Amino acid sequence: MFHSKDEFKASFSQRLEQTAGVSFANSTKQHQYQALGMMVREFVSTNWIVSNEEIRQSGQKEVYYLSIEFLLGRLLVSSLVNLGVKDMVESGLQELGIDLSELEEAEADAGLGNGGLGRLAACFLDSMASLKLSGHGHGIRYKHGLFEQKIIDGYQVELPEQWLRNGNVWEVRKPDLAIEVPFWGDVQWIEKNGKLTFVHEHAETVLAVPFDMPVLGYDTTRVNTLRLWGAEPAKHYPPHKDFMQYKRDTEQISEFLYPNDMSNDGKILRLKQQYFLVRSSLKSIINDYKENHSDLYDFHEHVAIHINDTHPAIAIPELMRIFIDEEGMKWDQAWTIVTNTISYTNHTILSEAMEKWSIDLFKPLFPRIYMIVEEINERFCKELWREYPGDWDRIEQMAIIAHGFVKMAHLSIVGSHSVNGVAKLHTEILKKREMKNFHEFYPERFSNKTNGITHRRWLLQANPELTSSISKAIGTNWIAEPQQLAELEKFANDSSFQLEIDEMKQKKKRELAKIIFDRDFLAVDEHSIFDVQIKRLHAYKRQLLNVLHIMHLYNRMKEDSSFRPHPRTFIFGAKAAPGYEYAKKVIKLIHSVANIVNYDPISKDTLRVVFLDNYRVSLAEKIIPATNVSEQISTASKEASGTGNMKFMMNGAVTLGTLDGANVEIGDLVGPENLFIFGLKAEEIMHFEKYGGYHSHDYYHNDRRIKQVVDQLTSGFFRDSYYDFETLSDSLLMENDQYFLLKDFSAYADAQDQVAAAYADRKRWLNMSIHNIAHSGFFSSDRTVSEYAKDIWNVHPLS
Ligand code: 26V
Repeated sequence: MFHSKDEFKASFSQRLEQTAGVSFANSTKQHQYQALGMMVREFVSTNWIVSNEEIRQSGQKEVYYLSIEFLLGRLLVSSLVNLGVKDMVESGLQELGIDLSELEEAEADAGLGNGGLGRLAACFLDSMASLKLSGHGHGIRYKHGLFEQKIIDGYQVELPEQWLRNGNVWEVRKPDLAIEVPFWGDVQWIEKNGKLTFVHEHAETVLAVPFDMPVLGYDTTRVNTLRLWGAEPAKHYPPHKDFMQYKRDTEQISEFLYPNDMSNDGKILRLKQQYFLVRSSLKSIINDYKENHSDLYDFHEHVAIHINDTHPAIAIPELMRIFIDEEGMKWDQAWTIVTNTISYTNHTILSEAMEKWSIDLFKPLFPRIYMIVEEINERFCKELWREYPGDWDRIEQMAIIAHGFVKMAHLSIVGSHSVNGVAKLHTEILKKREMKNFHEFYPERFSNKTNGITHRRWLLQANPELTSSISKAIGTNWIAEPQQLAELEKFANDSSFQLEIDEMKQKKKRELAKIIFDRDFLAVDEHSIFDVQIKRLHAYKRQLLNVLHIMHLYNRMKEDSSFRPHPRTFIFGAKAAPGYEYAKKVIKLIHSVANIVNYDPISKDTLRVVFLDNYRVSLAEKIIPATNVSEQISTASKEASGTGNMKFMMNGAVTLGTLDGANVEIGDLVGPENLFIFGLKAEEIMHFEKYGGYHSHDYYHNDRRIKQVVDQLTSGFFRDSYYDFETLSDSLLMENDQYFLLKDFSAYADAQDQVAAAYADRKRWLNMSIHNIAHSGFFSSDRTVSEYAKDIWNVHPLS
């Protein structure tokens, strides 16, 4: 049905009438989207079956990527791109009077993630399939993804997200493969033939039902699987519980994605979600494995299981439980297989996000798993004792269970053969500080794998104009091997290529300006600098620094009528965790500043502040290609990697950032003349954190610009929000500015002036922009995944 345009048009019309039950003329965009989606899925299903068969027969090693989040976004157009039929479908639809981009809009984002960690998982799925690796995802089919954000009077309001409202064309429910997951209850041990056997009794059981989604690769018939588990009541309701209550408790497990990505709030439902994911995924992996193998003794030779952060770390004791209790293995043998199977990625060093669970929660919820964790801990501590006899402090610091808590990062390091950070700087900080003791004990386990993004979604799909300019200049080989984008280097000063890049950017800016106008009735100057900060709202990401600087620019304009900066549109997009007061106040502040700056005759033609609500993957796809300046201004050492920074660079934006996360590597690749770096270095920050010596009051008192903007937060300058910003002012002064905004303010303002000067020089700016595109190939997630495949998983592409 996708072999020729005519064939496509005929099948589409027929399918539309069959599925929607309405005539072509009466069909809605939603009907048309559903019909096209089903055609794609059907088209893919043959390859899906063949791929699964091939893997089975080849006996090749398989990777399972366990993640509590998969932030997929929309799938229709990326599927068409990967199948290589997008242009044909687009033109076929056009002939039928249908605009593909309107069908695209009819699809809801699969927003099953908070931010970087979940989006990385989605990019990895795309790369694994495109590299022809047999790599599958396991996650949770949340009924509601990350909340929908509305802004009312400048305040964030959260609404339940409803991605499944119109069904999900991409999934196949497989009730025959459902798995029972037990919680609570108690463990009995019985002796059988001189061996202890453990039985989990009186548990409350939940049914995990798999929903499979095909994962397509680019230019390959390989189709992998993303298996998302949904919670349903089991066949046998617990006899002593009210059945309505049981049904509610059960379904709640896969009802909502937790929206709190950096605080470990210790909620029992979250822990249930983790075991629900792990128990069902491992059982299904082992069931599949057993279809082709007679025993489990070389399981790790055929299966690699990766845990995306510590959220699925219970996979370690769970796999031990399966091997020992169900398969009758001895501890040591099981441990060798488990540790050789599992590998772990750390995604943050913020202590608030480090997972630890109170024993009081953990133990009753999975009594057998807790016994195993205790045993792992005991054996590990004995090992430590042998290495460091008498060093109680060290052993206490490294223990898996200590002071009433189970520490998930420690469990993950001890129970796996590989631990990696997500950017060079991040990995160094892990090795030298956060995980120093572990690095000393297991030096060979640690490695760096700098993050990446799929250039297929973030360039081919989001920016077809740039894609075609690149291909016109250097051919199309870069699509399969993105590092060949380096060929563009030689066009950096080529005036006709510069013109193409300029026109591309202008077109994308015009499109974004239209989106802004349609949403907010706000006209923005298409020729202004589009200066963008889009990411989750967190104190450490320092959106507040950006806002304080905008206030400062405005103050300067008010005070000095000769100061006319280059027109700029400051664009923000960010969701704040619902209970995170500081973050919510920053959102409110952005709106309050916009209300002044966008309407004051002094500034309104020069400065514009825009907050695009409900920021998500599909909106990022429209904002990033239209961006000139990419704001990556986290406090150095706090942003593990960042991946938005890579997407911007690939689309020709220039980074304004600190030496943090992958910004460091962006700088190494493009050279200092092609980005703007400012502010304290990671070592300086860590030095202040350890030894003190920073007093934000000094900066407040000694820098008039700073005093002015900080005072404005509480002086009644924002007439509608007299008391709103005390929290922000207090964080800067009373709490001594934990994220060093005031210390970095001056350097940031200087860097912003340099950005404006560089932008005013068109040739220079376009040259910078092209250099950024040319060096972005390194950040393709194909490179990242190839490194995981070779160094961690030991898997090779299927031929
Ligand atoms: C933590 C928690 C805590 C409990 C509630 C739910 C929840 C969800 C996620 C997380 C971990 C968030 C960690 C994270 O997203 N890290 C980001 O990972 C990106 C990919 O490696 C990286 O680029 C970002 O710098 C890093 O912040």
